[in-house]
Amino acid sequence: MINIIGLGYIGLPTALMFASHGVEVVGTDYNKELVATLNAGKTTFEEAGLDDLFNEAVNCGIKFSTEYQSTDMYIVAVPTPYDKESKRIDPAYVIASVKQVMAVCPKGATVVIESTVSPGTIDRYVRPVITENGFVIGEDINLVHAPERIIPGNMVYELLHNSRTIGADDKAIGEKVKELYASFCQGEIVVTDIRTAEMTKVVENTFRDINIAFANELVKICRSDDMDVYEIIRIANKHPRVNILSPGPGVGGHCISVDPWFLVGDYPTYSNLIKQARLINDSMPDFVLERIYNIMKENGIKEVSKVGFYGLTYKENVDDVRESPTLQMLESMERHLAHGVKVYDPFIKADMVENQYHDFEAFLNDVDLVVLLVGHDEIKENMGKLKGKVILDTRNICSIEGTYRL
Ligand code: SAJ
Repeated sequence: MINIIGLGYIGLPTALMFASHGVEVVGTDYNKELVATLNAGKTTFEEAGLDDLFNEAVNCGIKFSTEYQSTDMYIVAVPTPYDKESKRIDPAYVIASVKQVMAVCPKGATVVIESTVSPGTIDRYVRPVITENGFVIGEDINLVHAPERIIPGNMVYELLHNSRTIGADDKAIGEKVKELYASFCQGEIVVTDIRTAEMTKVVENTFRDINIAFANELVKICRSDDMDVYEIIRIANKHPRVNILSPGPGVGGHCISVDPWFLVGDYPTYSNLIKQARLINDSMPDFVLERIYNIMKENGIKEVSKVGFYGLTYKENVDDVRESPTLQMLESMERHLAHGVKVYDPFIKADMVENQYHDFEAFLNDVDLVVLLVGHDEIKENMGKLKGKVILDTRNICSIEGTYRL
């Protein structure tokens, strides 16, 4: 039996995937409400294919509990927030989980850390917890790092098909854990050591952050000299070795906007490019606000209350708002005492911000300038309804004539 600790965005789909492929699973989370919801037969966030996978896993006998189980295999998938000041990882949840595992596990158990951690975290924080509990790593407890790679919005598909990395002290244990993941994972599973696995994960997200930053810097260059950045990227990408990503209002989510800071925090002397990329992406919400200000002036729109933000989530077709560029824009406006902007997002059902609408038509009726911040399918299917509005499209999804872009 595997005890999966942490039933959030990564732990839950992973637990369901194992269970629906015949592995006995108990999912543990300290959040009583969350466990009660799952036990009542409901999932806790929206994700394509998650409900079907959940039903399958329940039929296969998955169990959810607030208690840690005594077993020989643990997968820890708890959050690893970062300290906004020091830019360093906060390993508190991982440490607390491993401590609780140590309190119930038998000798010979394997502990797999799935949570994203900065390089060296396992050496610095996880190993001491195990040894302080009187266990010898490699003899009594096997330690493994198996970072996830799935993208919100396409998690179920990517869990099945992506390649994975398993970092282990002991190759044989690495192979054993590889076998376990191979129960559902059809991609290549590479076995390496723990530090390499830690670093690889952070490097992957840093790579994407830097590439998005390049696209965002191009936006600024082109805007300053009246060039069409989208046409330039489109043509440049026809070169067989060029693949420029899409500019946007900023980089949100709990991964790409966070992980590169681990490298900046730990290696400040060497991480100049990585830091600049972070700063460029973090500057985008303010860049969009400046664009809005200019477009308002050009169109004689005097009141912020006549401006509507479409999209609160950090990207399209997910209900996750962590580090979302829209929230960053709202915070920035708040600091500048600019109140009254209207907000709508079909994925956010609860009241989260001021002047939030839950009805698209009502939202449209009340605004003159619509700022498209997230490219949900919903807006793509209803684009025609924006006709007659002044539009600022930060995602290059609207083909209505006269639409402003970044
Ligand atoms: N974005 C752009 N332009 C682009 C692509 C993305 O502005 O061309 C923005 C998005 O709108 C969003 C942010 O970047 O605000 C991040 O979105 P994303 O879709 O690129 O990535 P995440 O954060 O949802 O998931 C990433 C993935 N990492 C990589 O693609 C290297 C995923 O595979 C990881 O599992 C995940 O981070 C994670 O958990 O680490």
